[in-house]
Amino acid sequence: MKRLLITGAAGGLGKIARERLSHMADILRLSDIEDLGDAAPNEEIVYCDLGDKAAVEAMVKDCDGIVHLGGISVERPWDLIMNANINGVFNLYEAARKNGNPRIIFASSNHAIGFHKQSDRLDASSLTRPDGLYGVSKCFGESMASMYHDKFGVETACVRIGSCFPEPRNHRMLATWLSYDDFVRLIERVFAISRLGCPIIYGASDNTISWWDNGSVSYLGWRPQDNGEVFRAKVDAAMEQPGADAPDVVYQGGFFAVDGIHES
Ligand code: NAI
Ligand code: 15L
Repeated sequence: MKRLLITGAAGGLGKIARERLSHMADILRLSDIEDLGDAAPNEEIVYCDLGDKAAVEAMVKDCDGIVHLGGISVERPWDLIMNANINGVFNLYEAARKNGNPRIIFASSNHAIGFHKQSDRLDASSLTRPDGLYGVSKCFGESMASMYHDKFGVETACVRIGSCFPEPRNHRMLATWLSYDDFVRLIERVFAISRLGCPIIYGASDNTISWWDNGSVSYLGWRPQDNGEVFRAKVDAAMEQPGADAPDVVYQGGFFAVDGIHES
């Protein structure tokens, strides 16, 4: 690839992508509204609010691939979510359509299906059950990806990321954890494969506890290699196991399912 765009490059996953994906393109174009520091010789920095249509079009111009990590990443008031995750996603897809259909990774979230019980087993055909406004915005993003694929041929990997952090932070994350290495390996596969389509992918490592079946995307050749279970003793030592009716034990989205609407 000549130019790979990473949105949300100042965020937790954006920093990892910036560090670990430079081998994938001649130039990494990094974008955010927060400080991105100095550009390395193979980097371009473009500050852009995702809600600004003209700015998004300029950001996407000349990019061959997009890792779309930018946006509101937890439950927040609607105006913030609407700007970044609703208008921002529309702006991104319009810019992609007008700029040669670059392949996109859309960072969706487990909160698109967070109201499913942990006793449910989900695959790519399972119904969405968002657990808040943030989750609804991720369902919207997946729908945009689907429509732009069917209508215009834009290919997107919609990755319902579980919990992508250095380590699981609690008992629920023993099931939802996605290691940074498995995250990077997934991005590499999405851009390596000749035909992607518009799949739903559950972004979790090879955890012993698993609620999600990625059988429909075996063609990607993505084989997660890490397992959150190795952190169980550490999590057990750090906190008590939640009770049987705690949201973190009942719902796939955990606490998000019982959080209220955040008013501005
Ligand atoms: P983060 O909150 O650390 O990073 C998001 C970045 O987007 C921030 O740097 C922020 O400045 C930027 N941003 C926010 N509003 C913006 C706007 N209006 N215009 C331009 N940029 C804006 O989130 P993180 O953890 O790095 O997640 C990256 C993506 O992955 C997000 O879309 C999030 O929803 C998704 N995700 C992450 C998970 C995780 O475990 N880290 C789990 C599920 C989904
Ligand atoms: C997400 O979607 C968030 O972006 C992340 O910060 C975590 O809360 C994660 O889900 C999770 O469910 O653990």
